[in-house]
Amino acid sequence: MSTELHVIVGLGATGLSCARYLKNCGLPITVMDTREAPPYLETFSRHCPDVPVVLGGLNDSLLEKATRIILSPGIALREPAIAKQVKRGVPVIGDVELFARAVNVPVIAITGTNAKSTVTTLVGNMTETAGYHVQAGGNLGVPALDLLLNHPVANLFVLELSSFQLETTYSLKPQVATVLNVTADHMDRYEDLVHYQRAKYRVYQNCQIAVCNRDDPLTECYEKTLQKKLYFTSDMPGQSEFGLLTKGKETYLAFADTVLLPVNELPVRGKHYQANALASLAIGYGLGLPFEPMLKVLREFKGLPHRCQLVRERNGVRWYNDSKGTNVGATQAAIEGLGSEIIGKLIVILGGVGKNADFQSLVPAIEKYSRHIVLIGEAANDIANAVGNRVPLSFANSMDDAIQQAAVVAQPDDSVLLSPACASFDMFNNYEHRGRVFTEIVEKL
Ligand code: UMA
Repeated sequence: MSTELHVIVGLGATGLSCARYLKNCGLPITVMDTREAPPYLETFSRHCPDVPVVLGGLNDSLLEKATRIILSPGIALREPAIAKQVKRGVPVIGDVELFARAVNVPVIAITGTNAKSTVTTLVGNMTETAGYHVQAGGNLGVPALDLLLNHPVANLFVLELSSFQLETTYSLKPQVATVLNVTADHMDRYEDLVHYQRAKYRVYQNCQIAVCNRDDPLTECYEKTLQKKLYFTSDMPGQSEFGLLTKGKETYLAFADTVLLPVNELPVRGKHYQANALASLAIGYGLGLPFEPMLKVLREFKGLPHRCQLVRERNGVRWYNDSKGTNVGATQAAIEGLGSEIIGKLIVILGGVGKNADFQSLVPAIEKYSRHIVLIGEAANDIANAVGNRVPLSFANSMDDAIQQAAVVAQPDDSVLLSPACASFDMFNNYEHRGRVFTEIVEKL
C-alpha cells in the first residue's frame, strides 16, 4: 500500500480541481480548510465522497503525515502551520506546479498586477484564430488543472497566473512569459513591493521568450537562459519593439517602424488598453503568429465585463463599470486612460476593502481628471485623507446612494467611473457582484 499522502490545503476552486486531478491519478489525498464551511464543500462531497475532509483549522498532526502539501493560492507559505512543514522539508506546491509537471504542450504564462485577464483573453482569441486548439484560464476562470483534465487534445495553454500561484510554482517552462506591470497590490500579504515583485518574477524562470514592458522597469527579465526578449511600450517603439506611432493626425499600433492598426479601430478606448493590445501582439509574435489573425481579434474584441465597460449614456453622461479595478494601479490606469480621452471630467466612485494600500499615488490622476469623487466602504476615510481638499468629495453608504450622488454632480460630456481601487468584500460577494449591482442601478436611472 502507498505510504504517500497528499494533503490539499484549501477547499476553493483550486482545492477542488487539485482533488479531482490527484484522485484521477489514483493518489491518496486528504483535504483541509481553515473555514468551517468552505465554499466548494458541497460540490467536493459530490465529486469525491470518499476523500477525508478536515475543517475549521489546519491540523498539525495531519500535516506532519503529509508527503506533499498542495497549497491553495489564498493561503500564504508563511502561514505558521505551513511554514512549519516547509522547515521540516515537506514539499509544498500549488496547482500550477502540478499542471507544469503534467503538461506536454507549449504554455504561455501571463502575470502582472493589472490587465492580465484582458491580455490572457486576447492571446487566447489570437491563437485560436490562428488555428491552435487553445485553452485559456488559470487565475482567470477555469483552474489550470481543470483545463488539462477536460481538454486532452489542446495543443496550447494560455495561463493567467497570480503572484499567489507563482509562489508555489517551480518547474513551469513557458514558451512565452510576461510580467505586464507591477504596482502595489496585496500589501496585506507581502512585506513590501520587492517581495511582491519577486513572486511575479518567478514566471520568467525557465521561459524561452520573455515579453517585458519597456515603461516599467519592474517587469524586466534577467534570465540568462532566455532565447529572446521582446518589449512593448506606450511610447514610440524602438527596433524590435511594439509601441505607438503617430503619423499625421492618426496614432497606430506599430512594430518598430511598421504601422499595424490605427488605434481608432480598437473598439475599446483608453491608452491602458492600447498597451494591452501591444503586449498581446508581442506575445503572439513571440509565439510565431502572423499579424493578420491577431489584428482581426483586436478589431473585434469589445473588452471584458467589469473592465472599463460602458454601461450606458444618459443626458450626455457616460457610465463606466470598472469594478475589476481592485487596486490602486488598476484604478490609476482607468482614470488616466479614460480621463485623457473624454471632453468633460470624471466622477469616480472609489472605496471598499483597502488591503493596506497607499492611496496617495492615486491623487495626481484624481486631481487631474476628476470633477468629484464619491467614497464608499471601509477605506472611504483613508481615501478622503489621502485626497484632502484637492478634489470635491462626498461619502455614500451604499452603491445606490453613490450612484445618485454621482448623477447629481455629473455634467454633460462627463463620465461616471466605478473603479474602486479596493476589494469588494465589505459590501459585496466579489468584484463581479459589485459590478452587477452598479450596472443594474445605472440601467434603471
Ligand atoms: N481561505 C481560507 N482558508 C483556507 C483556504 C482559503 O480562509 O483554508 C480563504 C483565502 O484566504 C481566500 C479565499 O479563501 O480569501 C479563497 O482562497 P482559495 O485559495 O481557496 O481560492 P480559490 O477559490 O482556489 O480561487 C483561486 C484564486 N483566488 C485567490 O488566489 C485568492 C482565484 O483568483 C482563481 O480564479 C482560482 O484560484 C482558480 O485559479 C481570484 C483572485 O481574487 C479571481 N485572485 C487574486 C487576484 O487576481 O488579485 C490573486
